[in-house]
Amino acid sequence: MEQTQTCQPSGSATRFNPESAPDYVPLKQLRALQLHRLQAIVGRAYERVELYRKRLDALGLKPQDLRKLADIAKLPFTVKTDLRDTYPYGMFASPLEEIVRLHASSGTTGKPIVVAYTKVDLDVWSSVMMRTLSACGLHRGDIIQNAYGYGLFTGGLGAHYGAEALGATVIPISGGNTDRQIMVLKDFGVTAICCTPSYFVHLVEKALEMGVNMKTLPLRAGIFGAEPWTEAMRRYVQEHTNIKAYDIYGLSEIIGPGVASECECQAGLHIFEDHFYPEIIDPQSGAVLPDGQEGELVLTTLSKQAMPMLRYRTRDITSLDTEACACGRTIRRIKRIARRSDDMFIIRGVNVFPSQVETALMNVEGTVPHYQIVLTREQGLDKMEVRVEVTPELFSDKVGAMETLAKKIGHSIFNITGIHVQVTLVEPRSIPRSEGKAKRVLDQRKM
Ligand code: DLL
Repeated sequence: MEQTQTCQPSGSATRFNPESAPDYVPLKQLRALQLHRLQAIVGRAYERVELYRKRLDALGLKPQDLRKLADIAKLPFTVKTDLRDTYPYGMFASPLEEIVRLHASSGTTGKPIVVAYTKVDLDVWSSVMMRTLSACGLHRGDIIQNAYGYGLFTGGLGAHYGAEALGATVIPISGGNTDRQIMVLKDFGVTAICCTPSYFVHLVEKALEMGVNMKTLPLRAGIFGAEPWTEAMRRYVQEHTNIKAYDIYGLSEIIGPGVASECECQAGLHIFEDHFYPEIIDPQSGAVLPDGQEGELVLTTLSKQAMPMLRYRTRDITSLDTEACACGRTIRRIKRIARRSDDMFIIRGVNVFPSQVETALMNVEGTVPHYQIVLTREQGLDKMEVRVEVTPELFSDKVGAMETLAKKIGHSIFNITGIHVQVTLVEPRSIPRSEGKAKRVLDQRKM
């Protein structure tokens, strides 16, 4: 993994230090803490959640069989459908009177999955989000515009309480109402913004339209996550503003945002492994893979009271980096998550991921990162079309320039994916903007 040797964390004098201490704890101490917490959480899950008890019993396993951290591999996996099958409250390990918050995440089909928090869980969540924001160089005195959606989605409230715990000023604007977002950014002296990367691209574009030059604002950090994005997208965003764009990761089933975060080195995401134990597995065989190898991220919550997750299969593809980070944190890093094992599509026998298309697109000069992939089937043959928006200047220009650009994009996609796709350049603003997670793929084959 890429290392930034010269990384110098800024603002360290004003950093909130005591709570971020677990980030720097000596490894031996960290492993001992993890084992202690693992034994306790497996015991809690076994005693209080029928699904776990039955599964462990079926394997003849008892919580006390976990004697070392590596024994975690003996535990069965938990998957998303387990949460659906026990909907809504079947995975809870705390009585309802101890549960103080519910969130839910909508899936592609039917009912959402429901996740629960006790008061202690909420404190842990605030602390990991505080560590996230602190890792991104924020501190007391920062003014944070929180444009993640408030509601059942975990992004809004997760970032909100983390910002307050840090002692920063939080503006709970939630997602949407883009004109007002720009006004607040400009008038309130905002120094950091939290939202999805795709929504931020939309904000950049809108600011320009409203005559606001983002480069002249005090805004210096973007805390972006909840969807895959690429290094090319980071470059685009950083070039068009004066911010450092940070990648943060999390999922509702585990806690929400606050599972892992980049630090100021921007070289992988530190996983808050005193609370979330990571493993990388081969998605086909389920075998645990050695550090550094790419596979599916599996997470075990080490402290979650209301809803412990034992070896939860995230479907997110990454690798674990055990090398020391220049920032001094001892907790391990995961590589940026560019894809999920289930967002891959197969076109004429070739595996393609949306992130490959984004990288290919952004490699071509003159493109804007508004695109959509449309999959269709004609006479039994799968077709992939990439719709790309162009700038108003180019759109009103000669047809020749458009054709050349479409060709360049087509070549770039071919170079990365090995397939020929149809590239359609579309009018500015014709691809729908999202206030939250962008919908990059329109699969019309199943319609
Ligand atoms: O998206 C939690 C979150 C909120 C994370 C705000 C970061 C910031 P869910 O809605 O349950 O939770 O979606 C979780 O989103 O399994 C990944 O596939 C994807 N995802 C989240 N963060 C990233 C990221 C929130 N930084 C699912 N890069 C996860 C790539 C991400 N994918």
